[in-house]
Amino acid sequence: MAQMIKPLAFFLLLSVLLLSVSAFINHHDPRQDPKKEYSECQRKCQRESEPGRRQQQELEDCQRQCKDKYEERQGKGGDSYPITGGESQQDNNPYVFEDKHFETISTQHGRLGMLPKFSDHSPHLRGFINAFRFAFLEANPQTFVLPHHIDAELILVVVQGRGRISLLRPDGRQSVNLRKGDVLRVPAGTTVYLINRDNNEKLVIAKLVQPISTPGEFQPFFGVGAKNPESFLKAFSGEILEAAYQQKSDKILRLLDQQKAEFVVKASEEQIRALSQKDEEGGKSIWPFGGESSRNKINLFKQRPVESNEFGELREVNPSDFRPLEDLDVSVSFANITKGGMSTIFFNSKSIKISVVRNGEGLLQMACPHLAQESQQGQGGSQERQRGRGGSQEGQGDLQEQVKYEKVEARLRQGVVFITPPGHPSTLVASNNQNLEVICFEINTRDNDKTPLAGKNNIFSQMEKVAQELAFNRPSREVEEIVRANNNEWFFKGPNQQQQGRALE
Ligand SMILES: *[C@@H]1O[C@H](CO)[C@@H](O)[C@H](O)[C@H]1NC(C)=O
Ligand SMILES: [Cu+2]
Repeated sequence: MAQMIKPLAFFLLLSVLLLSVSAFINHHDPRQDPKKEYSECQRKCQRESEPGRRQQQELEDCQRQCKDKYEERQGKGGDSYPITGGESQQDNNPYVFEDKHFETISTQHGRLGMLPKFSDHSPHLRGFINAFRFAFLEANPQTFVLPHHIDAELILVVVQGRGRISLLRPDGRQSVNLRKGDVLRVPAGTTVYLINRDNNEKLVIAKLVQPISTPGEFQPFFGVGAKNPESFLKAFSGEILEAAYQQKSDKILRLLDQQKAEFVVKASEEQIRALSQKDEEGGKSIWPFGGESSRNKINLFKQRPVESNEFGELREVNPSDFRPLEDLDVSVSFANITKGGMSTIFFNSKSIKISVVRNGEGLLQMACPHLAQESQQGQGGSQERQRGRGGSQEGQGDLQEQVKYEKVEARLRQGVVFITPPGHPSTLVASNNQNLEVICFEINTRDNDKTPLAGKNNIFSQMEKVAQELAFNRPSREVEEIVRANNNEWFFKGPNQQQQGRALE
């Protein structure tokens, strides 16, 4: 019974949360002096709070949000991926990754950022997501990324920029132009090199990596020597190289020592032009499938939206749309939430999602039972625990253990990566200034359902009247009034806009 009441509690909680969200996003004027904005924000918190214990909590939350916002503005820095600068929002949030969490190799002309194994970051992420890693490649305008292969399967999504990638296999080369939104599969062990062929824009590629020899671990192999890394050929002895290439070994080694740059090198305009040709469709496909599905890229941004209204759009590339995703069982999706809009609260039935903010600012909220358990246990003698467990540590099957959900909250901006585990209800809210654009990799996508908890077709509205009454312990009419009020599907007006709307009335 206690479990059935939770949806209602969830709604109540939600309305409180939405109020605090709007406090956070409201009045964002980028031109205003951050200090002035901070004190204004604080005064606003004071004005809006009334005496009483609950309000005290809200006041504290509100003030903390002002402070966070101020610190973020103070530290705002360049436009690189993932965004650098800014005080970290939550050091102990196991689902959110910012710049500082990436292991980064920076060079003059580009950089590679990789997240550590997810299980290193959080004990709650030890499942199949741990077979994957997430990485960024960023190449400056008019550069060349040296040929290499890795012992991992790769799915690439071009986040921004224009490039061209070449895939080398024993049976030939395939070169493919890249533009933003392109999704590409690179089979393990394929040697690739690429160029950024734009004069101004960085080429940014998000990579989902599935290592194949050691779970969660992979290595790059560079055949061409550079300052860093050097060529793997240098691991072989001189006699072996001489015999293999039928040339003097010092000549070979001299060749391998010529490249003095690191893994991304500058290219001239002519070189870029010479390498920028049409897609080479003719050659042998690297895909063992025939027909349509042998195409080796697909554009995510050009897919027809699966959900769309004035508050946002969702586009998807599923394994059935693009066969190269099939064996990894991964979908790629793109949510473009209109400024001031939000996504419904929903959960994925099976898939675990790695999302990266492509553009814009906003907020993530998610309900997580794991963190709530942790903080209960962490507090040692918290009241719930003493009441629930009666002091016995080994109380197996103790029914009075209270199930709670902690609010996981993260401020989103360009380059932030976040994980949404299956079953966890979550929502995204776009700021009032800009659309929030999020690219997602969904792992374990077969037979996954996106289950809406609000808006049209939400699961509460599908219950029989009697079941509603039993579940909520209120007349069905009252339940229906709440769960059927919002007739939009998937994307809604956000908390901030709604408040503005009220103010206008
Ligand atoms: C997101 O939506 C906005 C507004 O419709 C549009 O201008 C923008 O190009 C979209 N982003 C992408 C990557 O399609
Ligand atoms: Cu959780």
